[in-house]
Amino acid sequence: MNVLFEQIGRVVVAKLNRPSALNALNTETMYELISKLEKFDKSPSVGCIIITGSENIFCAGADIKEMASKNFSQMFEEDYFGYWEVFSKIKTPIIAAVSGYALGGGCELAMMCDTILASENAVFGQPEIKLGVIPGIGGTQRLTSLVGKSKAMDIILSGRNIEAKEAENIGLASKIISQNNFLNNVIKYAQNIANYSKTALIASKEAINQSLECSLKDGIVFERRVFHSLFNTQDQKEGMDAFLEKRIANFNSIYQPIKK
Ligand code: DAK
Repeated sequence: MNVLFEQIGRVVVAKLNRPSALNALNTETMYELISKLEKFDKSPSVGCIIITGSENIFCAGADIKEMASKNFSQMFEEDYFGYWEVFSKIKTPIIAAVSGYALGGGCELAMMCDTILASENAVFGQPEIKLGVIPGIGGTQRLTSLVGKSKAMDIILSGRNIEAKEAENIGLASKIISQNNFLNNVIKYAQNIANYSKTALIASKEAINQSLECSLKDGIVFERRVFHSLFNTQDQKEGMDAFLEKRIANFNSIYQPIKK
C-alpha cells in the first residue's frame, strides 16, 4: 500500500508510504490517495483530514522514474495527473503536516491542502526547472496566490529550497510546530477543528476558496448568502444555544433534520 489510512476520532490521517522512492507520487499512489479521500469526505464521522509522510520526507514530488520516458502524446492522451483535480473538490478540511522534504509535486500536494503545518525540519521547493519542466499540479498558480508574484518567480525560477522559517514568513506554511511529537500535535490541532460543525467547516472552506475566484464584491455577497443559509442548520441552533446556556456545543448533526 502506497498510502496508509487511520481514523482517530473524527480525524483521518493519510500517510504517504513509498519510502524507497521518498514518497514520490506515481499514478497508483494518486488513485489510492484520492479515491479513499473521496469516501472519507462523504462520511459524517470525518471532520478533518491530515496528509503527511514520514519524519524526514513528506514527498519528493511526482515520480520521475514513471514520467521520464513519456512523450507529449502519452501525457496529453492520458491527461497525466489530471485526477488531482478531484482532490481539490474534497469538501472536508485538509491539513498538510509537512516534516522533511516537500519538493515539486510534494510542495504542490501540500498547497492543495487547506493549510500547511510545518515541522522545524520541513524543506519546501519547486525544483522542476532543474528537470527541464515546470510545476504541473498547480504550483505556478497556487504558490503565486499564496506568496505573490515576485516570491513565486524567485522560488520557481531558481528551484531553490525553502526552510520552514522562510515558508512561515512568506505565508506558504501557516505555522511551525516542534519536530518533537510533530504528528501528535497536528492531530490535536485537527481534532479541535473536526469537532466543529461539519456544515460550517465546509461552508468556511467554500467561502474562503471562493475569494480566489471572484471579485471582493461578489465574494462578500457569496459569504453573506452562505452565512444566511447556516441558519437552517441544527448546528447553528446548537452552537448559539450552547453559548447562551454556557455549555460546550455538541455539533455534527449534519444529516439530521432540523428540530422545530
Ligand atoms: N521520483 C522518483 N524517485 C525519486 C524521487 C522522485 N521525485 N525523489 C527521490 N527518488 C528516489 C531516488 O531516485 C532514489 O532511488 P534509488 O536510486 O535508491 O533507486 C531514492 O528515492 C533516494 O533518493 P536520493 O538518493 O536522491 O535521496 P537524498 O536523501 O540524497 O535526496 C532529495 C533527497 C529529496 C533531495 C532528492 O531525492 C531529490 O532531489 N529528489 C527529486 C526532487 C524533485 O526534483 N522533485 C520534483 C519532481 S518533478 C505533471 C504534473 C506534475 C508534475 C509533473 C507533470 N503533469 C500534470 C503533466 C510534477 C513534477 C515533479 O514533481
